[in-house]
Amino acid sequence: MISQNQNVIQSDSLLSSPSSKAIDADSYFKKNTPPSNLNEITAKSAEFIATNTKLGRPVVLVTSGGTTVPLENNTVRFVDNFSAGTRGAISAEFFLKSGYSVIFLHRKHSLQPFNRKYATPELGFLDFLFISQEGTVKIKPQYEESLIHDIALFNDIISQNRLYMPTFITLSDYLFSLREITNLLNPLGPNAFFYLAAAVSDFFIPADKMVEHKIQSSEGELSLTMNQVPKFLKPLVNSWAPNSFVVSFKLETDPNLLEAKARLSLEKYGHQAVVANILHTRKNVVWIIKRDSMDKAEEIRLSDEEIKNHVEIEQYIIKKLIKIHNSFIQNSKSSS
Ligand code: PAZ
Repeated sequence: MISQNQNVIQSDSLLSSPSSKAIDADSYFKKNTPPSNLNEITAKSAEFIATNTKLGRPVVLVTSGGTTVPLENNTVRFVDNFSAGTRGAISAEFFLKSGYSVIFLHRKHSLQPFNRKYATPELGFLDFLFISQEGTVKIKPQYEESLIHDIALFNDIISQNRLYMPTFITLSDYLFSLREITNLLNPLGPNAFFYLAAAVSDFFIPADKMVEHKIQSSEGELSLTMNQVPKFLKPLVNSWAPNSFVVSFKLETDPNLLEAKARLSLEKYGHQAVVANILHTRKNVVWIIKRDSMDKAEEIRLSDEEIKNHVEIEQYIIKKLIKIHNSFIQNSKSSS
């Protein structure tokens, strides 16, 4: 709501005690509106999962990019997140190269597997092309080899129906889609792999507490009070897909908090592993903490030489996690 002479958007459950009044996941879904294309995402995901499992391919859900939190129902302004989706897009490529089929649930307009290489801050799509003397469009010779390789690989993957790329913009788009896709992957049991790299908001304004129209600067200062987003990892791990392989990510800026918070997450939710990273070093070093050996954090760190040569850390993360996933599948088989 907005007060008379001051813009105050408040979702009142936070006014007294933030953590004690956080709503649960079910209430969240009751109170918020699903994205208009949820039925389409559900139908396409179901078809994708059925086709790929029939062919014996493992399926991974990769979530990528940041969620937005609207401040107005007719949204002009929203709270955003820094994530460009680099981790998710590169990881999806390595999953695909390792034989997995990928549902890539990503923030609209964030980076996409393979395509991400051809629209960087330094080089846009047109920088890769030139007009020949005959007046036709050609690829600049220095990019030809890698472009031909990527186009061939990408076309192959698409023609085999191994990549489906639904999008989200807001937190609630993301959560509704996540729940639907998770329910569809649940029957795959241990074969289903969840790689939750998206940067999901911890705070939001419920739809019924949002103002309808654009917040007016003429009304003065804007104060925001936001509700806590329920911890969705809990129902995901405990009831939406209780037998599947779930890896979450933990991002911090304070290195002193990171490991403890990653362990706490494993203890609280009981999933298989957390990939922990620090904002400013996330491209060069991560730590993998597994539930079955929580005391040890396994470091993956690029060498100076690798950093110089633009080696992508995701190839090591994916290799390691696929190994853990395979043991998880074996252990699940032998204990059933
Ligand atoms: O998208 P990006 O490559 O810039 O960043 C990746 C990341 C830091 C968002 C990801 O590695 C991550 O930690 N995701 C979870 C963030 C969180 O704790 O909510």
